[in-house]
Amino acid sequence: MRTHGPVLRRGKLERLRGPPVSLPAEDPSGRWRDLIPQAKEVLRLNDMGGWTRASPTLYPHQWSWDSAFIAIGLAHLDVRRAARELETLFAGQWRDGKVPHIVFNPYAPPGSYFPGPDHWSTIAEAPDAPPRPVRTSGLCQPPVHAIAARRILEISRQGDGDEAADVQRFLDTMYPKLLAWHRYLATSRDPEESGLITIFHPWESGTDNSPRWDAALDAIRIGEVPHYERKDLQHVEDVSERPTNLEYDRYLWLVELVKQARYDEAVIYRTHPFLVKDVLASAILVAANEALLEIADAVNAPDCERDEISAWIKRGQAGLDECWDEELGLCLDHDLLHDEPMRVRTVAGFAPLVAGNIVPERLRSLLDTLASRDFAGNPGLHWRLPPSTSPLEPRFHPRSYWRGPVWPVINWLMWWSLERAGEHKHAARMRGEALDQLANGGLAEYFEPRTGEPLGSGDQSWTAAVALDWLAEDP
Ligand code: 2M8
Repeated sequence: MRTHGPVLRRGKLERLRGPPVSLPAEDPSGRWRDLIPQAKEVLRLNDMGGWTRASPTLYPHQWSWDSAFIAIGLAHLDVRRAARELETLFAGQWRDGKVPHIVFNPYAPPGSYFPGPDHWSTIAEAPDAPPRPVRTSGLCQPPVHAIAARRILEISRQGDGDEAADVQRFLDTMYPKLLAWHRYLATSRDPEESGLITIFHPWESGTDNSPRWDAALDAIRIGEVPHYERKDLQHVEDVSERPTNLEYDRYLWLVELVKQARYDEAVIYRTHPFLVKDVLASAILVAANEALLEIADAVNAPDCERDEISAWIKRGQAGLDECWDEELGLCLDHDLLHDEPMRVRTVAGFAPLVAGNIVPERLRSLLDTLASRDFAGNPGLHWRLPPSTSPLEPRFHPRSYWRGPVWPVINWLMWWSLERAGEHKHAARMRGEALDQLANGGLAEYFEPRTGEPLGSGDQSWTAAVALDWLAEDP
């Protein structure tokens, strides 16, 4: 069963080990070294004893893809605790395989986050939701989890035999859960067998108010949304850092519709006004399936399951190929209801790089786009890091959340993808600039791209986790 600690209780991370996260061999600015104790402190502060809240006040619960990135960072400190992070999240897995985007902290003060568990009322409404005491949201987020589980495996191989045995046991129980999660995405979220994941809500993309979704959202007529009070605005200095009230009305209306469908995805698929193929989530699924294949080897999974996973990888690659836009040099999301590509330049367009096994010509194109004025080569930037939305987009906003700010967790995804593509020089440059940004501005949620000002929540767990991964000396 899930082991939540009281929200203010210190978790079990006091005992963080020193090595293997130690001083980086190269530290050109001489300032990266300070990031290691800072990052450990953020993960300790947010450790709830078996799981990690996304941030101290703005996000007091366990978020799905945050937890996967957090597990990657934790793996350098304590592989067992990293494994536990995924186990507690998967205690919220639905019977159909879905991993919900939030598993709620039962000890968080009531009303500390909106929409909370009562608003979702998944236990009353959704036959597939897990029973009490676990309470979850009814949507999901990008599937980074198998990538995290493989990282735990890799790091455990450097440790002692006991650790490796514990991680083997963890993988034996986690593998079928990961397989069910990926199967859910490959079927319920892709009945067309396109290789691309359909999302029902911008929250499912993790890039909530990105202009990626504007056209599809502009087309929706909002019905009656029960009165609600936003909590998020209490935790930022400037409200322009968060989505607008109109965006929140749209988000809440889409939640209302999903609830009216009683979370039945066949009904949602027939009736919902927001059905979009998300290329970034789809690319993450391809990369996560590659990781799952390695985990399948580690647990001696049957051949038929390996074949199934390999088929998902092939189908995912083919789906992403269909979404390539030659002129923009990016991959585009696809609006299913209007059957058209969503032509906006955002970091999601680098999806083929994230998916991996990219053909040289497409890699070249994406590297050119990355280095261009559209992204990291824009002369107005403080650091040469890709803004979440291109500064050349009319709806670019430098302070507003996913409409322009630079996100460390996306920098990590890009760096990791460049490494896998063999682009070590580009990867090293991105890591260096990203670490300089953090050394300068702290472990914030996101950054103003033109000034480097930290924005959103401070002490953001996934930012701390990716910093640790960047600074670790093990694989
Ligand atoms: C943000 O999303 C939540 C809703 O899920 C919010 O704004 O309240 C996004 O950045 C999302 O990607 C992230 O997982 C979450 C927690 O860090 O915050």
